[in-house]
Amino acid sequence: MTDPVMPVPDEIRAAFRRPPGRALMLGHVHPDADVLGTLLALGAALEDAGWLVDYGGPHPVPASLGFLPGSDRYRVLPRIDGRYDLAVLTDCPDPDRTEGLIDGARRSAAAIVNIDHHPDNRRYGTVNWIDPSAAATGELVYALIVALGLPVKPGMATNLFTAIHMDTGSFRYSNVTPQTFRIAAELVAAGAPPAFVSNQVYERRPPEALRQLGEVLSRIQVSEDGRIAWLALPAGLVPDTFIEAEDLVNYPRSIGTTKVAVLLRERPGGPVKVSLRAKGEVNVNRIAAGFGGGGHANAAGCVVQGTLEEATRRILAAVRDTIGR
Ligand SMILES: [Mn+2]
Repeated sequence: MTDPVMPVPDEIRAAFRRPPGRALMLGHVHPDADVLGTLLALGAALEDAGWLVDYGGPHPVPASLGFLPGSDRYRVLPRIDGRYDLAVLTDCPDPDRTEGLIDGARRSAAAIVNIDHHPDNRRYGTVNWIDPSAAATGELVYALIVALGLPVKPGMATNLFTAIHMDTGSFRYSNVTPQTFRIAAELVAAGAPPAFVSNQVYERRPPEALRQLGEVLSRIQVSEDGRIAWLALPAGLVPDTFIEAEDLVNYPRSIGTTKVAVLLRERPGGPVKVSLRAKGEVNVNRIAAGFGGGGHANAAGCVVQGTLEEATRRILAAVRDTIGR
């Protein structure tokens, strides 16, 4: 490796530059490729350096990400047992997203390391590295592994490449920078297989998924001025596994006039889950924050109490209010 891709804060490096101990790689609710890929890659690098590493969080690895190397090591943790020298959280802006596991981590681990690219990260770690200029936490963890002088092996490269691939919509979103491509290039050189990752992400649908997709897409609505496109999904319309495997908010987003795309997902007995995506200058993070949620300027989410109709009305009003200004 020649020049470092980006500077890594000294205190983050220092947290790992110690005799190998025990580390817990702790994920958040409904883990996606950025959190899993970074935890699995960093954990594997630490194991190579002699650390004993456990991996887990409140929810399991979704079937769609079962191809990530080492994902079989990731456990659902009802609580945290044992002692750790470090607990590492990646891509997790809010410690409440661990469903309380952060409390056990604080009791069990001598230090909490918090690595993230969400601008609204709560800085809950003993050491925090928050860099919103990174398209994915995968960029940061790659720089960290390199800075620690640990080899990036093919499995780690696949995990980190997938993390970046997913958080950038396959290198299509406005968060993509020259650094994103530099790191992606280094990951491919280190053994990440782009065609394999694309195949795993896009080309593993069961046959019924296309019929379900047709059912879902026919429900997309567009505002009169064309700037807002939304999809409201009633509970039970299609299986959860289908929704989790599809990035459904991308379909209203794909309409040419869309400035803000919204996916509203009703869940039986629970609040309505809302995903917001912006194209261009609208900051959907602010809209989500108005409902107690968060995320990035171009991609954010929140939950809204009430029926699907009420939630749709309230969210669309908030979006109109923001776009109008
Ligand atoms: Mn991320």
